[in-house]
Amino acid sequence: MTVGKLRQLFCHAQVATMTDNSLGLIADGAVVVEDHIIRWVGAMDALPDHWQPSASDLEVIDCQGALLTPGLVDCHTHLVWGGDRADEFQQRLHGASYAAIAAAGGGILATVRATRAASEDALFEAAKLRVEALIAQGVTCVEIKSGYGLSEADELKQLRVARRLGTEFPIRVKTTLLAAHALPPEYKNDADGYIDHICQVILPAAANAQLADAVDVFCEEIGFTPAQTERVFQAAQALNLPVKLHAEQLSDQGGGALVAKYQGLSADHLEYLSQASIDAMAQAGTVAVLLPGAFYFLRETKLPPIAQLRAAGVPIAIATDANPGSSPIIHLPLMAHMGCTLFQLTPEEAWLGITRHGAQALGLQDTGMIVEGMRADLALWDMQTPATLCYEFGVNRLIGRWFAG
Ligand code: DI6
Ligand code: FE
Repeated sequence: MTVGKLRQLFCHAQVATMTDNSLGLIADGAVVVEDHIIRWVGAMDALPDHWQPSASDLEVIDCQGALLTPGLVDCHTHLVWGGDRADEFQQRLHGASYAAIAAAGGGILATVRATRAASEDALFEAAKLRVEALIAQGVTCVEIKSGYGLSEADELKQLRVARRLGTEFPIRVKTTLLAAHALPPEYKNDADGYIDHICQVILPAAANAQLADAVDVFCEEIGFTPAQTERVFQAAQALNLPVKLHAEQLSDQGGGALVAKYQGLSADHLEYLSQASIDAMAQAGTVAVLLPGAFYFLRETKLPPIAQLRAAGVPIAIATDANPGSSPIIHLPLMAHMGCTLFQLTPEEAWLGITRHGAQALGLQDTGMIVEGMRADLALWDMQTPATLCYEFGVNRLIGRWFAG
């Protein structure tokens, strides 16, 4: 027996490796894990002798035909926030629009007030419930944005809570600084002044404290202009931080092309994305992150240009956008379901969207696929076929989850 080595054999699984831009299915497959890393993947009848189930130092997990996939990746969330906006939901159902509520000082700014007022522990406790829900759904990696602090102290507070979630729970957290989410009251009518403050103060502070893995901007008529976005991108680039963008959610700002110009990891939302932006994203390898929860919750009617993204070969990811205003939905498998029902993605595309392409949208090359050398982030499902996750909703068929083995 090899002392200190953790060796696991997953046998008789239907393995979805997510390789070759398909599900990469192995009907009767095996996966060997050693020291948290995937060491071997293949068909049961090709399993090398020294990893046969009889080997003495192996923990054997007989999957009995169940579906083994990479752990899920939720690559776009705003999971840490204070308060809730159920009152605005009611106002909207009485006829007020999302934009009108925002203009009256509600919307994102309502959550900013509640987030600033909340202690770090209170934010942690509220976010904990959401993280636990994702874990129960098979998620092993989640991105968490700031953007409800909008001051140096409060943005860093949100990011510290995000980091703490990653140390206290068996889930990997990638953080994104989204200080350019809305204009804080301190800079009312001075968007350029706030962008200066982000570039000169908030971004360097977050980078210095190693609290940001990436930088994001809300580029929109009700957010920041492309020119302001570009200033934030330049500041991020100077600090060696990758960028992503809330782009083309409500109008076409050329955001897809802009983020591609900075070799951005992803452009997210994209209902109003142009062909020029699609071409630029294809060139740069920028992932298209679709957020069907926000589309559904805001009753958006314009569909993202799926056929054009597909034709251009842009990798498509799907995420929850979990946030209190436009997508209070903490459920990644539901997003795969809605990706198919609302956006007419295929189940294969939806699965790639919540695994391989989600990881790519975070710049991660060691998770999201079942491939030798990658981390053993795995999920086991009581499903005959992968399409079941996209087709059915309401039953949790997760029967096992391994976070790095
Ligand atoms: N787009 C969104 O859908 C969220 N942020 C963004 O830039 C909405 C955030 C909120 O309403 O609290
Ligand atoms: Fe978002």
